[in-house]
Amino acid sequence: MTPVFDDRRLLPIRDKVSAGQRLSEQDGLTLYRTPDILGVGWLANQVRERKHGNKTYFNVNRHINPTDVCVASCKLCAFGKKAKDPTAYTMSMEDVWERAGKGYAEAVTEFHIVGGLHPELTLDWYCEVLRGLKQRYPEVHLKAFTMVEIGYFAQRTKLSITEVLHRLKDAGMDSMPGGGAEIFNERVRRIICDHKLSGDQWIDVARTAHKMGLHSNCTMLYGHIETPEDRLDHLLRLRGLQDETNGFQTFIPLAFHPDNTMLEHVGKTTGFNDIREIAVSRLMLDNIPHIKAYWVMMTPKVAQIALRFGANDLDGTVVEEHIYKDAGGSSGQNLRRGELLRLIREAGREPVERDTLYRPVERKEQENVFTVLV
Ligand code: V47
Repeated sequence: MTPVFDDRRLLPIRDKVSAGQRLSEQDGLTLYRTPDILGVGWLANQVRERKHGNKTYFNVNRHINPTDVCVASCKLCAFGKKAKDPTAYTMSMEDVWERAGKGYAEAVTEFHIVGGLHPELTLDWYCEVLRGLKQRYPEVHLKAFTMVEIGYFAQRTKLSITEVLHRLKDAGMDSMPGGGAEIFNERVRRIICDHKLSGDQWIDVARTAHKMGLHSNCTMLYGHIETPEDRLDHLLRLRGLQDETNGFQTFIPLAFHPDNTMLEHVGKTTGFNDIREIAVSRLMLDNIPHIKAYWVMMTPKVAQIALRFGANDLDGTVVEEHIYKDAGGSSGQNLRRGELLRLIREAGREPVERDTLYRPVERKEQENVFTVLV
């Protein structure tokens, strides 16, 4: 059944969506500008259900942030600290291995490992951390290091991006998360994260990883000083790389959390912004399989609603998270598997526990015994 669209500018987009045609930049701008959020959501839901039916994915994972020491001073960030800051922390290798096992009762299938750009920790140190994790938790997928961290390791070691990626892969890195992309536009980047690698460099690192057979995710940070045009440019650059490599699994729109950052004055995103971003990304990124409503960032309630506006993934149990907590995130850091199941079922969707590569995971009666179905 086709709804009545409040905004007739959505009609040609509806026709394209029905015919499975790619949307243009102009279509994207219309989707960003229309007040008809229900129309946009309906369109995104068509694509979401065509790709995934009623299935909604989640995983049982644990985030590990080994250090918050960071040489960059990004205005957008409340997490990174200077080495001399008495509140900064850096875990020892043993800390990382031990911390990884906490909350293991639910048998996590993924460790999501990211941290600050530490001026002294070496690439060998990170490789050793990965080896130790693999040795202790051989079943657990290691989704580790953003494109920004890889770029920094290459800069410090004077090795090529390819060589850095090879070393980390040999040490146990299985895939990469999507963070650090922010907004690719250089004008915006200069203001919000001027010490980070450029948008083009982020894309180049992702291209290199994908060409080596590593999958990654991708993100976009919205709700600060960027314009709808900047957001579209970002989405289209991701879509372009995906046409080339097919290496992205999931896109995660990340709402900016301003508390304790140097951009506190810009305020928080609204529910409409968050829902629209999910829907527009589902519609524009026709070649990226999954759109994730990251509950830590959106709150579980808004993430649940997003499941009817284009999202087909909720992320996971997370357990311990610092990046959003430090920036005023109010969602908490930990949802149990049962709570994720409930959120998904009450949205009228069918929950599917997945591993990082979206293979279904079957759990026996005891929650901590699992098998990945290949
Ligand atoms: O890299 C930093 C962003 C990212 C703030 O790949 C901020 O599956 C909002 O990338 N407000 C970390 N955002 C989160 C991330 C992520 C999360 C969940 C799943 C996956 C995945 C990736 O958050 C950072 C940065 O881009 N960020 N500071 C802030 N104040």
